[in-house]
Amino acid sequence: MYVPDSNIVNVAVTGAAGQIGYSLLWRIANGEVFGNRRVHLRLIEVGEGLKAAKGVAMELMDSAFPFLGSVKIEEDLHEGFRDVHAAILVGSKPRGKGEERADLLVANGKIFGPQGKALAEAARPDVKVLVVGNPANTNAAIVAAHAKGLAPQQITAMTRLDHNRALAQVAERLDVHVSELSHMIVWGNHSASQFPDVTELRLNGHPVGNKLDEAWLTDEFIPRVAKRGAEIIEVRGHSSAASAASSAVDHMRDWFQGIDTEWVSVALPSDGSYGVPEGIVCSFPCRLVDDQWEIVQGLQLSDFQRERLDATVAELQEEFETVKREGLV
Ligand code: NAX
Repeated sequence: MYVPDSNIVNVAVTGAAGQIGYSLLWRIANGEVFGNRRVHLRLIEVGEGLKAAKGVAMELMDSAFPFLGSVKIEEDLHEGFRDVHAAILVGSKPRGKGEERADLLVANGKIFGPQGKALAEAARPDVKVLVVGNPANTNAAIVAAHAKGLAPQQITAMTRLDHNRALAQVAERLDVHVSELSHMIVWGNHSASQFPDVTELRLNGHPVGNKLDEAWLTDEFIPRVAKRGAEIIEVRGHSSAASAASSAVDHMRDWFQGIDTEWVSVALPSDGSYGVPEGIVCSFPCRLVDDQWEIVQGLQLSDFQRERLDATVAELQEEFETVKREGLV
């Protein structure tokens, strides 16, 4: 568990004037993420977002939160990341008309490389980083490659939303409360290739075993979780910003305050575990050891699990090769 050395916490959020920021910042400012310490917020924005961020800062002030210390708007990365304990990198470039996925990877590489460098130079040496902006895994790999001196496991990407979506789908199917379920795993990329895996799933601590039929798992559950973002856009008319913000809160709160379950899904630079090549940022089951994420070891994978994991890892490798060719990692 993280033991704070003071009762203040400096937190940078990029893309703070966007949809996710509008939900996330209120959950940070109300004290729930950092254990009721006084929060000093840096809202990092660009272009038109800078003006909108001023409005966000005004509203945060108007909320009169007891745990909110200050709110500063920054364009300069070094100022924004100076002495931060936590950085949540939400701002990214959305895919434009006619742009390929490779164009998006490269455009975002140009954002996340300098952010990694500035974090290493200006943030606290023990800074905890969460990348939310898509393509989140490969953006995080770029941050990690540029954040010289920070340990790889300090740089994470968010698959907690996928993890939560998977729990919610199973809870509905079994007609149980989501809090009764644990040991869900999301492997791989935060994309349609991800592998939400119920093999180790427990209900009130007991294996769920054959309570879930295979046809439902392969034909409905896996594709539904993997494509839930698109389903939300279709129904709501906008992307899933509030649930994304809520999952970022879960990820950071657990990292700073500890988890009450054995593991959760976290994407972080691979150390070669489960045959996933080193360096690519892949989602694994992770536990907290001395306030650092550690990949859970020793799970035996069936042929089906291996095949699904290999497929999502192949996509991550392809993304990594694309940004490598462009000299971004
Ligand atoms: P918005 O378009 O509402 O907001 C993005 C904000 O980022 C804008 O205010 C923009 O000015 C700012 N920005 C752009 N470039 C920046 C830079 N270089 N530095 C600082 N700020 C910058 O998007 P929103 O709905 O908030 O989503 C943000 C990102 O989260 C997107 O990439 C989205 O795809 C991604 N998501 C990731 C999820 C995950 O589970 N990892 C789920 C939700 C979400 O789709």
